[in-house]
Formats: sequence, structure tokens, C-alpha cells
Amino acid sequence: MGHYKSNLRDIEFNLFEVLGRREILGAAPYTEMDEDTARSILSEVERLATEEFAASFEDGDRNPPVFDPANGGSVTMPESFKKSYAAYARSGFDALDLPEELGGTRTPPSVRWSVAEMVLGSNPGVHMFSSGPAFAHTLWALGTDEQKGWAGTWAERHWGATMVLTEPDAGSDVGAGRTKAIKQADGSWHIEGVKRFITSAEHDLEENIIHLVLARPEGAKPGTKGLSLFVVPKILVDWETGELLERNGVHTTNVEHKMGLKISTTCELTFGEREPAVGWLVGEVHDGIAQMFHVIEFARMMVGTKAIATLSTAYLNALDYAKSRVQGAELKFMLDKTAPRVTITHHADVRRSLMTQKSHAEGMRALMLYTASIQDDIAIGKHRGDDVEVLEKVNDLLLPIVKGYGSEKSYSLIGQESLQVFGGSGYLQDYPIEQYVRDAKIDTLYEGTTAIQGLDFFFRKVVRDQGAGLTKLMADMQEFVKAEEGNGALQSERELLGKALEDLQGIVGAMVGQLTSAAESTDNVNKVGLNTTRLLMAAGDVVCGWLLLRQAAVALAALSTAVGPDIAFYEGKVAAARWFAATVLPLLSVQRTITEATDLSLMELSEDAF
Ligand code: ST9
Repeated sequence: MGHYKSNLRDIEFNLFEVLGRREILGAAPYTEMDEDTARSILSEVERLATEEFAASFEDGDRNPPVFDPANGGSVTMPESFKKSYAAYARSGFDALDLPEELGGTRTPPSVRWSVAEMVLGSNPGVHMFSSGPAFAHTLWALGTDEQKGWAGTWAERHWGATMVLTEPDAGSDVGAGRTKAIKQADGSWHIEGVKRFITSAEHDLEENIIHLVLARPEGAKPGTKGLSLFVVPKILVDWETGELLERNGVHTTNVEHKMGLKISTTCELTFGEREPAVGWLVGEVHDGIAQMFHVIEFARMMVGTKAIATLSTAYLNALDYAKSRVQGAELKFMLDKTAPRVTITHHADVRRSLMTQKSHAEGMRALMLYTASIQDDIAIGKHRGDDVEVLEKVNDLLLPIVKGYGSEKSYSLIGQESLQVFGGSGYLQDYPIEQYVRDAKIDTLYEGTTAIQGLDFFFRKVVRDQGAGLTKLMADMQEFVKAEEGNGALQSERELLGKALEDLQGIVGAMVGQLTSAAESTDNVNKVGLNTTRLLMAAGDVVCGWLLLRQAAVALAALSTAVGPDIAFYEGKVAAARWFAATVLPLLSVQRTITEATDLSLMELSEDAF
């Protein structure tokens, strides 16, 4: 048995019992995807994830890729991982993203992210190295007519891909990038500079890798708005015939040694040092940062999904262990040294821990799939010619929550709760949890740190969007608070949600006030900065609480006719929602008090006092 424990029952509950995805399957543009096809894809992915992808998870950590700087900066991947990767490529499920023009079957985002959850939970490297087709889709969407043809070749040949933003002195601050682009007489560009932390930039899984690179054309303005996006192949291509030509002047000059996620190569890329690194401007327009954000938005959703998937399998591993580990007597017999020893699921603190993990893992899966369902509705609405602006704002608002809240909560709960259930054994490599902890830490860092997600959430998704997404989401949550679904059984939980909503509004209101007061003294904007991460996490708690309670209402209704294992499943859904409402939502009022009381004393403290 591999390490990965899936929860397809819960994925299908989200899709078909809560989010009503049956209605959108078969609707244009997803005419090829009916419910049976979606269910059979999900069941086959679950099989692949638990068997073939999971098979190399541990080996990829213990025997990571080998970098050979002497051999032109080559990387040899472990044989075990090559098999897992090939199994995904063979399945064709890594190309579900693609339009028919690129050989795909249009699949709604909710189904695609359900697939992604299982692949990412089982072996994140398999998903990340397989991003080539999705990147080709980006070039197809943004490129010139000629470049759309390149995208076709790229997808068909299954070449690898990278997103190339970060530099040694330009991490969160992408606009500080110094990599140059110099225009050539034939219309191509020469790229010169060093990029760092580039995921999947070198491997021997595919014959070619296509880099999407942000660089600054000579004379362009500073900051992100002066950056343009270039397509730079590792090996140059005759795009007419698809023939591979000579090596391009982009080389991997280092592969980092990391705490976790060791199977994923994190590379330094040097452009134009030995020979010219030739690139082409994507779409022949200088709109690099906006173009790159097509990829970044997708990647942020992916990172949140990876984190949530890891918490889910960590919880299910902890649950299995707790059901078989016998230790101590029940608390009520604590004074009787002869009392029977019991499995640790009988201990109150273990139950607290397990339900904390379950409610967060399932709440955040609900958050991820709800976000994906909004993406379904946007795509279908656009296809019909409907106005989808508000839906787009809701999706924009939810993305930093999926990424920032999803990664922070998952990492801390895997370390604090899942591992802890195993006692000292959790610290050993005999169980997968210590690797989960190491592999999941990166999720709070790459694709924009949690601090960046918090800034994005408040300044861009709330203030700049004039609350459009937030107002819609708040209204939907308010409607649930006032509704009578669940036959009154969830009355006190609805009240707790209503109070948490008020507190969330209070936090936003306080921060808007702090921002407004920056007109009198610009320093006051730091009061906002002291609270952006707090707001992001508070918003995550409220949205997850709402979605769990929606699920509980569905589960309560289903319980009247449920039979067999469904009874425990639905009871578990109701219990998780009640637990979250009772133990997490009340904490919002403390966060509100802290936000309202924020002053500038921390900012005024001298550096020496830290
Ligand atoms: C990395 C790799 O970490 C990690 C693993 C990768 C895994 C690979 C696999 C991924 C698969 C992907 C497949 C792709 C498939 C796609 C298919 C789709 C067809 N939303 O606020 P301003 C734009 S890589 C949208 O002034 P600053 C916008 O254009 C490294 N757009 O920013 C805006 O203009 P306007 C990751 C946004 O102060 C412009 O930027 N690194 C958003 O100049 C300027 O905005 C990072 O993530 C947004 N949320 O710069 C960087 N935000 O305002 C983190 C901005 O006119 N740093 N734009 O609309 C940041 O995000 C900073 O906030 C900053 C600030 C750089 C944007």
C-alpha cells in the first residue's frame, strides 16, 4: 500500500451533491464531458494516484535528481519517478486542460481541479513536471497566429515548460528584474541575465523544455510594467517541420538543495553567457506581467490545491494510525491502572486533533472546488456571451484565499496535528508525514508568499475592485445565514456564521478606515500592512465555515434516505461543520478586536529593540 490516501467520496459529494455540477456537464463548451465520463476519469485518476504516482513519492525524496554541471548542466531524474511521470503522460489526463485545437477534451475546471487534487496529493512532482501542455495552452491563447502553431507542436510533442520570473534580487518584487532583452534584425530577441528558483528548468523527462521568460527590453520603463514575455526554447526548433536544431544559449547553472519537494528541480538559469539565448516576444505585444499572470493565477490555484491535498492525505494517514494504535486507558478510568487499554481514537485530545484536521481538510477542499465551480460558470457564461464580470471578481477574490489560507493552514496542521497523532513515530521516515511537512512548506513561499497573498487580497481584490467580489460573496453567505435549510437543525451554527460575517465586515471596515487615514499621514498605511495577513486568514475561516455548513445542510437532508457507509459519511459532514462553527468561527471576534486596536507602536520601534 502506498502513502497516498484519497478522498474521492468527498470530491464527488462536492461536485454532484453540493455544487450541482451535473447540470453543467454537457453544456457548451463542455459538450464532450458528461457525468459518467467525469466519474470514470476521477476513478481512474484515483487508481493511478494511489498506485503508479505514489510508487515513486518516497524514492524521489531519498534519491533526488542528480545535477551534473560538467555535462552542460544536465539533470538525471530517478528511474522510479520516470515511470510515474510516464504513467500520467500515457493516461492523457495531463492534457485535460487543452482545447480541441490542441488535441484536448474540454473539461470544466471543477473536474480538472478534482483530478489535480489527487495527482498533487499523491506525487506533486508528477503534476508539476507535466505542466507542458497547460503552458502550451497559454502560448496558444496569447500568441500570434504563427505562435499558435508552435503551441500545437509543443503540446503534441509533450515538451516541458517553465515560468521564469524570479532573479536573485527580484523575488516578491518581480519589477526589480534586470534580465535584458535585445531586439535582433530578424525580429527575434537575445535574452541576457540570471534567473533563480526556476521550477522544472532541467530534467531528462522530455526532449525539449520551453521557457516563458520575463525580461526587460532595452530602454523599457522600470517596474513590472516594463517587462515583456518571451518564449525561449532550451533547444531551438524549426517550427515548420518540428525538427530540433542546436542548443539555445540558456543553461542550468545550479540546482538548489532543498528542505523538501526534492523531486522538483529548482534551478538557476543563465541566459546568453556562452552563446545567444534566442527568444520571441509572445503575441508581439509588450504586456509581459499581465500575460505572465495568466500562468501565475493558474499556478496559485495549483499550489493551494497541492497544500490542501497534502493535508487531506496526512489527516487520513493519521486517522488510520489512530484507529489501530492502542495506548492508555480512557480518561474516565484514569485512576484505574488495570483499566483496558484502548485505541487512541478514544482519547478526547486525539478526537479534537482529528476533527480539527478533518474539518479544515474538507473545508478547504470545498473552498478549492467552489472556486473551481465559479471558473466553470465563467467559462460557460463567456461561451454564451453573458456578462461574467462579477463572477470574475469573486474568482479573483478567492484565489489568494485558496493559495494563502490553503497553504498556511495545511502546513501548520500537518506539522502540529497530523504528525502529532503518531507521537514520536511521526518524526520517523517510517511514515510519510515528515515528508509531507517538508514538502508542504514550500506552498507558503513560492507563487507569491502569504504576505503577498494578503496584500493582493486587500489592496487589489477588495479596495481596487471596489468590493465587487466581496459584496457578492458576503451576500451569498448572508443568504445562507437567513435560510432555513437543514430543518432548523443548524440554527445555532447559522448564528455563529452570522456573527463571524459581522466580524469579518468589521475587520474590513477597520482596515478601510486605516487606509483612509493614510490621506492624513502616509505612515498609517502600515496599520493596514499589520493586518493584511490577518484579514486573509479570517476570510478563509469564514468562507470555509460557510461552505462546510452548506455541506451539512445537504448531508442532513440526505441522511433521511442514506444507507450503508453513506450514513457515517453524512454524519461526518454534519459533525465537521458543527465543530468548525463552534471552535473556529468564534475566534473571528478576537481578530476583529486586534485589528480595530492596531496602532503604529510596532513600526516606531527601533530595529535594535527587536
Ligand atoms: C514560482 C514557481 O514561484 C512555483 C512553482 C511553479 C509550478 C509550475 C507549474 C504551474 C503550472 C502553470 C500552468 C499554466 C497554465 C495556464 C493556462 C491558462 C490558459 N492577478 O500591483 P501591481 C499584474 S514563480 C492578475 O502594480 P507591482 C497586472 O497586470 C514566481 N494580475 O504590481 C498589474 O497591472 P494592473 C512567482 C495581477 O507592484 C501588474 O501585474 N512569483 C495581479 O508592479 C502590476 O500590478 C510571484 O508570484 C493579480 N493578482 O508588482 C511574484 N497582481 O494593475 C509575487 C498583479 O494595471 N509578487 N497583476 O492590472 C507579486 O505578486 C507582487 O505583488 C507583484 C508586485 C510582483 C505583482
